[in-house]
Amino acid sequence: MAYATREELLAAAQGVLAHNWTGSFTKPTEHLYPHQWNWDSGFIAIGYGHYDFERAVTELKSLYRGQWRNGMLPHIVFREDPQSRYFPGPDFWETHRAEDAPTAAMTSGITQPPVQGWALWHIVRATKDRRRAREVVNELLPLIRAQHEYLYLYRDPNKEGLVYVRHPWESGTDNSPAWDDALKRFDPSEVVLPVYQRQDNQIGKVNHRPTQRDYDYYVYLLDVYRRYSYEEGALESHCPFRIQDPMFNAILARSGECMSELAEWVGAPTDSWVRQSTMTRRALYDKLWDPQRGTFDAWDLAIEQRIPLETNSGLIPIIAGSLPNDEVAPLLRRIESPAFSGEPQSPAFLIPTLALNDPRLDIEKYWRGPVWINMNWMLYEGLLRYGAYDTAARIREDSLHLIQTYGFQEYFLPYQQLPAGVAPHLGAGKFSWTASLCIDWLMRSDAV
Ligand code: 9WN
Repeated sequence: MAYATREELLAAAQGVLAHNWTGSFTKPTEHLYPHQWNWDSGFIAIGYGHYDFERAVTELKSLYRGQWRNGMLPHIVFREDPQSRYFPGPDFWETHRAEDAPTAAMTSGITQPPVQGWALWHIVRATKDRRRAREVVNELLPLIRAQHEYLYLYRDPNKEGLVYVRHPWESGTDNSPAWDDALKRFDPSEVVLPVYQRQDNQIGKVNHRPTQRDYDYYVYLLDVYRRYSYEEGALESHCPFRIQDPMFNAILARSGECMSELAEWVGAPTDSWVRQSTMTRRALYDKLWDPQRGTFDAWDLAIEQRIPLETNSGLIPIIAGSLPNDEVAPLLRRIESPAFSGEPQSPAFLIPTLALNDPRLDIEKYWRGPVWINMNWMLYEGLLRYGAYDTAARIREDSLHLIQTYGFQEYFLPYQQLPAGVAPHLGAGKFSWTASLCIDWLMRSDAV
């Protein structure tokens, strides 16, 4: 056990956030990710919300410094750091080519799952200072509105309430098997790839990180954006990766729903929030739900085909209430099934990123098998929403047990018995969202 008691665990979690705090935002982790990341910051703010409201607010506000004029909230806001070895850095993104990029901040040119409205709702709920909370909502509301407007305006070409991601990095689950088929359609020998030098596999372990071919594809897409100067109309026609991801859309709907409550609380208009989040919640069910398999799928807009998902992203739409109460049973059964809970002789911690019986499973590799704390936390919230308290409690207990035993890792092995020859520490250590969501589980008043 890395930490003997839950009290020690809580103190250590706050210590991780303090360690990664830069003065205006929190790095996801020290060496591997030395800048500010979009959805990381949302999750991080939720932890701070329990003991330092102002720091949570600074975390969010500092992210919006990087917001583009068209509303897009970039996936990375870079900070000046001569020590940083992160690839791709600002010089590679060349966002100065984009008309809408901010001049006061250096950013990437893509976005990430829009958790901020949901995060704001959590931090507002956790503070006693209602006057200050109101002030903060009034300040952030227009920025979050612009972020959602951007997504509905530019990423929902069919106006069906489902927005698409245009890069695996936008999904947050970068090398998920869900994107494999799209990647297979890409032939590196047919394009001229810019010269580039990866850093991630020198800082992190090679077998934990995406493959070289994955990176070639990531860089290829980035080069497409640069060539079209990030112009939305051009990318709509020329970006080959356009996928409606159920998790991204569920987060959008949940954030929209949270913002409608906060808008009502401060006396601001609620119509757009309600209309958009309702549309997305329903579209998830109408287009992406598969009742037979008990999961939501993704949809590949580039070839107009369903991508059957065997990942835990397909379970996340319960956070947005996308299933009628009497139709949630197949999804709960899927979580309890050997695919996600393991076999009696090889039980799993909830919840592996990929079904354990999927041939593409790789228990050490990034988004292809390990347990991630942010996925567990989202699922926990969804399970509470449906009153599935036993499964929710299992997820919380498994997560806290993993962190207490192995520390604040970026991700964890899914099997309860450690397979021979596999080291238990996966990804980076002292990882911020692992710490902040651990804090939420330890401090929230409605924990089960
Ligand atoms: C690319 C920061 C980010 C997370 C992502 C995770 C990983 C970056 C990378 O780290 O992605 O955005 O370089 O691998 O996949 O979800 O936001 O923690």
